[in-house]
Amino acid sequence: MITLHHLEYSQSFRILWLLEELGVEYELRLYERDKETHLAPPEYKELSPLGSAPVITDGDLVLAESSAIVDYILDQHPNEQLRPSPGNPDRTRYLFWFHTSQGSMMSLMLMEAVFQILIARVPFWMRGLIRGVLNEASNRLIKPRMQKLLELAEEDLEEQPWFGGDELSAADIMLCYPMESAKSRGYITPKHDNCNDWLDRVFHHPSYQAARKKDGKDSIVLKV
Ligand SMILES: N[C@@H](CCC(=O)N[C@@H](CS)C(=O)NCC(=O)O)C(=O)O
Repeated sequence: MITLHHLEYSQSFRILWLLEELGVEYELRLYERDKETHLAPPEYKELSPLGSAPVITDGDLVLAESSAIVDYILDQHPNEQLRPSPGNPDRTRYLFWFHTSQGSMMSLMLMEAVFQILIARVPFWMRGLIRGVLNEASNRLIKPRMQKLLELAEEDLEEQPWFGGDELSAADIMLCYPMESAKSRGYITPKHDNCNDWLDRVFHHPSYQAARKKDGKDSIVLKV
């Protein structure tokens, strides 16, 4: 049986959602972040060589990296709706958005989070200068790319309601974390009708709600 090691306010929420959506048996172990550093606690760091969340264990197997974990679980529990296979008309759309989650959107949101942490932590007398430099970097490197990704999301969600096609797929499950980060950081604005509608449908999805109940937190994303 798979054990999910779930770190609060982290990308491992997506694995919790996937397991709830599949309705399979699993063990859940909950970990809290260090109050000062917001990093994973030492016992989490010892689980895998990367020390990052998510991690699953399955017998002797220890596996990190969200996308690898999602594919591992779907290999164990094949599901055509959650992962359209080659030949399925939704396959390419699914692949694009599944990989865009970690390959583009999550890395941009991580950069944004690091900039904001740096601004908050530098000595007060340097803050104005650092804020100016990092805001400029954000305006040049993060905002234009996020805007393009969100424009594309708006177009694709106009054609079909979910990122992988007409039904919820693992692409939506992967995207819930960067999309909620994008919303909380003001990248998704009221003009992004389709993204807001998608976020609303994600929030009300029964398996998402079941995962939120097990997670027990007020938000899935870390707010710093
Ligand atoms: N690409 C990795 C990213 C993992 C990652 O950065 N996880 C964060 C949580 S969102 C983490 O473990 N933070 C706590 C720490 O680094 O101690 C994945 O998708 O698994």
